[in-house]
Formats: sequence, structure tokens, C-alpha cells
Amino acid sequence: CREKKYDYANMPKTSVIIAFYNEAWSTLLRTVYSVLETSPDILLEEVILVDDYSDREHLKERLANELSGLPKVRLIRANKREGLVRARLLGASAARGNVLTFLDCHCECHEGWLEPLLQRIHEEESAVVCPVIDVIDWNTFEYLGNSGEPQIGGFDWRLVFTWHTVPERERQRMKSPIDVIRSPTMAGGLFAVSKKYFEYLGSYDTGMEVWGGENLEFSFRIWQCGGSLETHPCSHVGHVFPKQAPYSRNKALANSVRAAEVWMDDYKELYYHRNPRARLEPFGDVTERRQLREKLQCKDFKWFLETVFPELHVPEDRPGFFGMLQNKGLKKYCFDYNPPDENQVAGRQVILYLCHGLGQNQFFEYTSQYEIRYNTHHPEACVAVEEDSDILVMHLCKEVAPENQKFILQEDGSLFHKQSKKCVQAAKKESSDNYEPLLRDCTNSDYQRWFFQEHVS
Ligand code: LR7
Ligand code: MN
Repeated sequence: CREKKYDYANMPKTSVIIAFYNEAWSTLLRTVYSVLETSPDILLEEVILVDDYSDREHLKERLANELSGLPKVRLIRANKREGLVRARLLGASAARGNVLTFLDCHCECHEGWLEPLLQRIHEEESAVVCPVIDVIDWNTFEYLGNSGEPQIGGFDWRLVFTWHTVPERERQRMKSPIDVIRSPTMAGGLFAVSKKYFEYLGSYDTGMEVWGGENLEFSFRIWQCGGSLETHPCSHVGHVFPKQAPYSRNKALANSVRAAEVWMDDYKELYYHRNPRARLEPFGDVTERRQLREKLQCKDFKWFLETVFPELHVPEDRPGFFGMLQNKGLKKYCFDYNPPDENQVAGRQVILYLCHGLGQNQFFEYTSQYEIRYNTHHPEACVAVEEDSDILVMHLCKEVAPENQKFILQEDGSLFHKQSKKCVQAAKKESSDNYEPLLRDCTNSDYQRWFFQEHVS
């Protein structure tokens, strides 16, 4: 990266747009100063700060005074709370640069971060380019960087953004380790895009409020409508991942539903199955966004899945074989699984818990390969039985289902584990107060009868 030469004189200039709502003083100023200190003068048109109607005192006059002495920095204020999408668009409409570079308001740009982004857009106008996102420690604010290789963005069927290692097919396509990495989705906050191309693509969905969903919506749109989404391994920007945001994020669900309704065709059902609440969420009017899709003659979601994100497993969701896996004897109890954390789905025991009908932790799919898949997450986990054990645990699913992950859900509702020749029963261990699914000799008991349900009846 250090040896890379840039054609400064011909590269486009950028407006850096930073929307903020009730951000702390130090993190906000750190962002601004780091942009000014690390961006070559010739490439930086301006820095536009958009105050999304913050109410914290330090962001009023004191901020305006602090910024007034800084060259190239402009402060715009929304006159009502807009949410990050419309706040960013306020900045975009005031921008004079040919490239828009969006940043969150708690970042630190690393030396050399800007050149690769602008160079790439100079080469290819329809490329939307992200930096590698480095970690800034939430407690100490130390710049920790990023151990290991850059990752690509994905998503799971709950429409949660996920990180993944670069797949083999992409490594083969890259001509060098400092070539851009194509990514199915982006985290959302840090990217550069040609202003003209951003407008052509329909900028953002202005029906989205506050926070969430816009990153996947924009990612699907970029790919489906003919652009490309990339990460440049030479560009690094640090970001503080806070434990808690200074605002409530309860509008995120409606935003995701808008994304699903416009871009996912029938695949949106896979999302609704895993989050039944989403189906009930009022999401407003998406007619104009569907017209945009029509006008730009964008490709369908099937194309996106097959071409851009073939690593994502597409569930079968056969009628009657997905949802809550409920026990007949215990009546109100369902399979339930709580992954150790968002990035590591396998490893724990499957338990039984009161059926709640909200999908998520109680969503399972029984596949034609005899697996019981927990496929709200990506990568997916499958119910397994370890040797000489009678409990059900989660392992990662395999290309071909291993014998210890095969269960036969029979006509009478019994759930037969092929390898051990035992049946799954709702039971208690001596040491336990809680019911759990355990392997027992097969009987006619209702505690060994299981059925799928989509909703709590
Ligand atoms: O109402 C609001 N108005 C705003 O102006 C809410 C937020 N904002 C601002 C906020 O001050 C910040 O500058 O919008 C920006 C993003 O909000 P964050 O920092 O609270 O979001 P996040 O970093 O937790 O979330 C990630 O996902 C979001 C989905 O909507 C956005 O796309 C964020 O930009 C995005 N952040 C990143 O991609 C940084 C790397 C994170 C990772 C992985
Ligand atoms: Mn952020």
C-alpha cells in the first residue's frame, strides 16, 4: 500500500459528510481533525458536518465556535430530527465535491485512507468503496487497528449484517493482495461514492427513520442495479463501537422491512418466517422505491444471491417444516437456542423454553437432508448429538449432513435420531429444574411427539 502511486492531479475531489446526533465532544472533534490531518489538501473539497437536531449543549454554540476557525469545515443543522439517512442526504445536497465520502461521527482516519477510495472511483464510476474498518477501543479510545485480513460484509435471514472471511472465489479474482475486495454488503457508515452515481442510484430511501436497514438496502441496490460494492484493503478508518447508542433504535425493524419489500422478491418470506413481527410492522409506502427499481431495470434477488453471495445458504422452508418446534406432551414448550455470541453460533446445548412465536431463538427448519437447522444466523448451526451423549448441541452445519446431525421427523411426530436409534424426548435431568430435549429409548409418550408451528396458537 505504501508504494502505491496516485495520479493526484486527475483524481476527483471529495466532500466528507459526517452526520451526528448527540455525539460526545471528543469523539466528534477527533473525527473532524483526523480528516483534516490525513486528507491531501488537493483531494479534500470540504468537510460537512450535519447536526441531526441534537439537544446536547456542547453541540450548539460551542461547536459552531470551535469549527468556525477550521478551513473547509461547514456545519449544517437539521431543523427537526431526520434520522441518519435524511441527515446524510442534507449533507449530500450541499456537497460540492464530485465524490461523497460518508463517515460516522466517531472515527479516526488513518494516514493514506482517502487516496485508494478516490482512485478507485476515478477508475470506475459505479464502484462504491469502503475502507477497512479498524477498531477504536470503547474504554480507552486507543486505536487498536484490525488484526488479520480484511473481511467482507454479508447478512443473515434476520437481515442482520455479518462479517465473513474473503471467499476463495474472490481471492482468485483479485489480481494482488492490494486489489479491491468485492463485498455483498457494507456495514453502512463508511464509504465513498461518486456523487453522480449516488444520485443515479436513487441516493437513499428517505422513508427510513433514525437508524438501521439502510446499509443492506443500499448494498442490495448497488449490486442489483449494476454497480459494485468493494473494500479497499489500503484504506483504513477507525470506528468506536459503543456499548450503547445515545438514542433509541426502535425504528430499525420498519427500515429492514422496506429493504425486504423493495429488493428481495419472494425471498422476503424467508425473512418473515424468521422474524414474524416484521410482517406486522407498518413500513409506509414503498411505491416510489419499487418504481426506481423498475426504472433502473435492476436485477432480481435470485441473481444477487447466486452471483454476489453464493456462500449464503438459502433455506428450503417447506410448508409445515419450519418455525417453532413444539412438544406435544409439554404443550407450551419449544426448542430454544441461545448462541454464545453473535459471531459464534455453535457450541451450546439446545433447551426447551415457553414458546413465544417471535422466531429468532426459537426458529428451526427441518430440511430434506434430515437436519434441524438453526438458520436465523449465518453461518448456520445444526442440531447434533455428540458421542455417548444424550443432549442436543449445536454444531456448524456441513455441506453434507453428518450422521450425528440426522433426525427423522416421522408421521406420528416422533423425532428419531438415526445414529443412536433413540428418540428426542422433553425431559428433566435429575440435577435440573428445566426441561430440555434429551435422547431416550423410543416410546409412545406424547413427550416424544414434536410438531412445527409458525405462530403461537
Ligand atoms: O438519528 C440519528 N441521526 C444521526 O445522524 C441516528 C444516528 N445518526 C448518526 C450517528 O451520530 C452516527 O454518526 O449516524 C451515524 C451512524 O450511527 P451509529 O454510529 O450510532 O451507528 P453504528 O455505528 O452503530 O451502526 C452501523 O449501522 C448503521 C445502520 O443504520 C449505520 O449504517 C452506521 O453508519 C453503521 N456504522 C458503521 O458502518 C461503522 C462501522 C460499524 C461496523 C461494523
Ligand atoms: Mn458508528
